[in-house]
Order: sequence, then structure tokens, then C-alpha cells
Amino acid sequence: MKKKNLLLVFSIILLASCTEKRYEKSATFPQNATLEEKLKIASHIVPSPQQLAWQELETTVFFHFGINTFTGREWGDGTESPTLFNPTNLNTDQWCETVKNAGFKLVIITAKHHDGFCLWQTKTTKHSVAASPWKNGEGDVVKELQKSCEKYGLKFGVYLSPWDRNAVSYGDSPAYNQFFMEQLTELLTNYGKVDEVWFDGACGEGPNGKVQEYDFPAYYNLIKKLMPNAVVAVSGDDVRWVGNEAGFGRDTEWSVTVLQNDVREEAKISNEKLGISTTSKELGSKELIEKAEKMVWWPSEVDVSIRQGWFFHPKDDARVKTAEQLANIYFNSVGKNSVLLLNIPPNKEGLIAKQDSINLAEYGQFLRQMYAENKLEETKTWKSKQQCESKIFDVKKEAKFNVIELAEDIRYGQRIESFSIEVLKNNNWETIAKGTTIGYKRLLRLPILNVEKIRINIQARDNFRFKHVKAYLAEEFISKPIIERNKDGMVSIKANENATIKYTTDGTTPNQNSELYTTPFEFLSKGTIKAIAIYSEGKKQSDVQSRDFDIAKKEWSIIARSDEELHYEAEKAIDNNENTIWHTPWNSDAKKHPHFITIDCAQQLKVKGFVLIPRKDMLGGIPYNYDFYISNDGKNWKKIIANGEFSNIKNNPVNQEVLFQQTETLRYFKFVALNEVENNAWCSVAEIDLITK
Ligand code: FUL
Repeated sequence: MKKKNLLLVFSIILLASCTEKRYEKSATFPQNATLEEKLKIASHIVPSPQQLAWQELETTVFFHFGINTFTGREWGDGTESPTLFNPTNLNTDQWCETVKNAGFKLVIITAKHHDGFCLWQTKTTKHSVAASPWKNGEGDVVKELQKSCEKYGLKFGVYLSPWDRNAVSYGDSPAYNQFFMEQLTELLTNYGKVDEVWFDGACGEGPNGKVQEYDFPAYYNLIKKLMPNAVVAVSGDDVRWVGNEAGFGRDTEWSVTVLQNDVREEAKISNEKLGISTTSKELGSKELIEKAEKMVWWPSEVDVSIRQGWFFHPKDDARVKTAEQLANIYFNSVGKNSVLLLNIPPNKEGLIAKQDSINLAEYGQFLRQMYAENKLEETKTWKSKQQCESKIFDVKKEAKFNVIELAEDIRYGQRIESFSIEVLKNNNWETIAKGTTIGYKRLLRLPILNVEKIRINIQARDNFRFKHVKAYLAEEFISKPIIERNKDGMVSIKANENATIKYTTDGTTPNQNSELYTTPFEFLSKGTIKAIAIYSEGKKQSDVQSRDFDIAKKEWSIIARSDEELHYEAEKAIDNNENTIWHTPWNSDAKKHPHFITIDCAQQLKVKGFVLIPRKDMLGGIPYNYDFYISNDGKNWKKIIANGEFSNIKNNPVNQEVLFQQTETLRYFKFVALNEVENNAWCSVAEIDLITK
């Protein structure tokens, strides 16, 4: 071939590779497209620049703060007096410094939660900081936080709850939409640059019992106009809710999904047709693509709280997630192609509490240490021309590692369907990990490896590009022991095989000289058991594990029940085993609410409240509203809670602690479920406990 012709062919090839078709955010399939054609298109759907910038943040923070911080609730009902809001020592610099040091890049404030109380100086309602005693009604939490973000180099976002249990116009749809957009306008004009707007999916009744029809497309247009670079999350087109509030993403997590943001009618119809929702197991499989007409770039965000609930409650102080738990969450979110949105609720003083800060600092240190050195020799980026390819990477001399990071260059889309990793050991390739999607980042935790080479094998939907492949050595946490008690009051303590366990039963801190644990022991009273695990003949020691127990349920019995399904007897609600549940029949002609269980405690008790433990798998029967009765003879009953509400139990099925107005004496109690979170006719309870005095 002549030189000139050669040049021409060359430039055509170059041009072809540069002009590879890309569909920003979404693509509609041509009619009659084959699966192959659809997969090709799916491979070329790419994030918007805003979505890409957001994904690169990796870890972000939620600050749930507001009237609930002062009432101890998770969902306020909008009737709270604004005078309750009075942080004594609010310091948003302390919030920002804490999270900055732990590696977070953006923070989101609950400018208004479902109770309607506004944390900023708003003209739209009197239900705000302006009516509070804090700073004589002149304070502005949103402003203070935004200034601190600027100071600490953090991006800034706002959570504005569409559901408003205080606004009088709520349910009068056009009027409320107008009101809501005025609130949005204030937040997006008076508070500098806003990078994320978070719209909660929760939609309930307003003060007049009416449900609102939100005009999301109008909200989006307003955001586009006022803050074009912000991403809109959850009830928004840019960021998708992962489907749980427990801190884990999917093993197979496609950022390019057939699921669409269903605030629009056509998206709702499409999702229904495909039989999928935000909580479905998979959202980008071939089976789904085959049936789909459209696909979108809608990446996942994992939102989870460092505490039990979303707001700060002192009762949860002993259950702040540890650095080890936070690290697990990191691997299960960022390490599974999601952005982490970790909630760190400030306390009544207006500060991040000490334990939360300590755990965050330790978690931040863990990640810094891990990322400090890539244990693989640097290589050129891996750009494959095929769908199926393998590549060998050299490990640095003598280097050990226990984490592998795979990262696709998502500027070109997400294409990898499956991978496997092998290591070279005694001249043999041995498979050590397998998985499905990669996307922006996939982290694999492994036992410590000391090998010379690793080989990555890829199967993709099209040719594919890596951003990088790296390996790290993460420090190992010294796990705390696990303490459990069964219905008969027998306590067992478990730790890793080679650990020695020492414990106390009087609330004191255990040390190497404390009682040695060998076999389960009886502990029937209310009290605290603490334990440590000791390794390497006393050279290494875990942090203290602490468990508060109330009186054992050994003598308790169920004396009445509304109904029960075979294998899901009411007794399962008092067997001290959260893995077994009471469930009423769930067929179409099942007996309807109210459902109840009546319990005889076999002795008179002084009781401050109760704990309802819902099933943790988020499946059927979880109660929402309830009544609670007590009795001393099993005949005369006193209703001490009427129409109580387990706020947010549907998305976050954590233990629900309910305190009575005053301490009560009882021998019998009756829990009555009035409805279910999804309005099904059935009821389930994993466990019910009393809080005795
Ligand atoms: C949920 C809300 O109902 C919770 O209270 C919390 O704000 C969480 C982040 O979203 O839908």
C-alpha cells in the first residue's frame, strides 16, 4: 500500500475509535433491536459529567439534625413546637473537621425533614429556626454548615423532604408544589454552590389527611436552572437509592439499568412491566435488557447511619458502629460500585458525639493506611479490543496484599459482566476470586497473599477499558467477641478460634485477669455483660464488647393470639431468637388487622417501655401503627399507647424502643398491630421485649 493510502486507512481507524458512539445518561432501543444490538447500546451509555464527578467522591456524609434531635423521634409529626430546637453549642466546623479527616468529600444536611421544621431562615413558613430560642431566632444551620464546608474544602448538599407533615398546603397539590419550589429556590440561591439535592421517596399524609402529588419534573427544571451542576438523588434522575438502609450494595451492581426513576408515568409503567423496583436483586441483567425498551445511567448510592436510627438518640450511644463495621460498610458500598452516604447525626448540643468521632477517625486511618501503597508494579492502562481477555500483573518484590481493586474507566460506560482472579503459586495458576460486575470500583478482600503474579480474566459486553488494577495490604481488625443469650437465660460468648475470652457480669470493664469464658452460663437478671478476646498469649486484645440484657424471658408464655401460620407461631416472638418470627397467614383470604399477641410474664414487673424487633429481611408483615395494653390479672386491661407509630421501620427495620409516659406495673401485656407498612393484611414480629426498671 502506498504511504498516502496507509495514512488514510490509519486516520479512518483513529477517527472510528475516537468517535465511538456514546449515549449520555440514557438510550432508547430501536424497535425490533436484537439482544446483541441492545447490549452494544447498553455498553455505550455513559454518565453525565455531574454523575461522574459525584461517583468520584466515593464517600459522602448525611447530617440528620432537626426537631427530632430534641424529641427523640425518627419521624416528627409536624406538631412539635419550634421552641424545642435549641442546640447549646452548635459547631459545624467540628462536624466538617471530623468528616474531612475521615476522608469524606461531600456533606448533606436535612434542611427539612418530614416534620416540616426548616433549619434555615425561610420566608415560606413560621415553622423554622426563626421561631426557636436558638440564637434568639436568628440562627441558620444551613448557612453555618455551608460556610464550614467552604472552610474545609467539602462539597455541600441539601436534603429537602417532599413529605411535609406540618405544611397546611400539603395535599392541595398545586399550592404545595409552589410552596416546595419556593423552599428549593431559597436553598439554591442563598447558600453558595449546592452539589447534591436529595429528595426522599417517603410520601405520606399531611396534617389534613391528604396525600400530595409531587410535581417532580417541575422541581428538576428549577434545579437545572438554579444549580445546573447538582445531582438529584433518590427521587431524582442522577442517583439511585440502593434499596436498603443497612449499608450494603449488590454483588451485581449495574450503573446502567433498565430501572427508571418512576416519578414519571411512562417510567412507572415500564418498571411495572419488567416487574422491578429499587429493591430488586438485579437491574441490568440480559434477561431484563431483552424485554426493555430503554436504559439509563442511574448509579447506586448506599445510605446508612453510623447509629441505629437517622437522628441522634442518647439511648443508642453503646451501639455506634465501630471502625471495623464502618470499614465493612465501605467494602460493601464503594467496593461494590456505589457511593457511600454515611449518616452521622449531631447531638442535642449540636456536635458530633465523642464515640462517633473516635470510630470515624479510626476508620479514616484504616483507609489511609490501606491506600498508601499499591502492591502491584505499575502497568499501562488495560484497554482491550475484545470482549474476553486476560492480563497478568506483577506483584512488587516480596509484597503482601489482601485487597484487590478493579476499576473500569466508566467514562466509556460499564461493560464487564464477570471476572475471575488467579494467583501464581508453585508454577500453578489458582483461582482465588470470582465475581460479576465491576463498574467504577470493585474491592475484593482476600486472605493475606504472598505471590509473584496475579492474572485477571474478563468477560464483557463489548470491548472494555480499565482505569486501573491495584492491590493493597489492609490492616486486620481484632474482632470483638459476640455475646448472646437464649430464652432460658443461658449466655454464650463467641470469638475467633484461637482467642481466649475474658468477661464480667457486673458492668465493669474486663481485663486479662477477669473470669475466663469456657461454656454457656445462666444470667436471668437485667444487667450488662462485657467481654474481650485475647490473642497471641495476651499480646493482642480486642476492644470491649458490651451487651445490655433485660430480664430473661424464661417463664414468659403466649396466652392469646389473633392468628398464626404453621412454623411461624406466636411463641417465636418471645423465643429470644431474632431469626425466627411470628407471622400470621399471608394468603388472599387471610384474617385482617388488627393482629395481636398477649403475653403472660409469670410475675409482676415494673416496666418503662418495650422493644419491638422487626424481621430484618424487609419482607412482609412489618407493623406500622399499633396499640399497647397492660394488665395485672389478664382480665382488666389498660391501653397505654393508642395508635403508636414505628417511624421509618419499612426502610430501616432496626429495633424499635418505645418508652411509656411513666413506669407501669404489669404481669400481662398485649401488642396490637393496627396495620402493616405496605397495607397488607398480615403481621410479623421477630421478637418483643420489655424494658424493666
Ligand atoms: C428515609 C426517611 O424516611 C428517613 O427518616 C431518613 O431520612 C432516610 C435517609 O430516608 O426515607
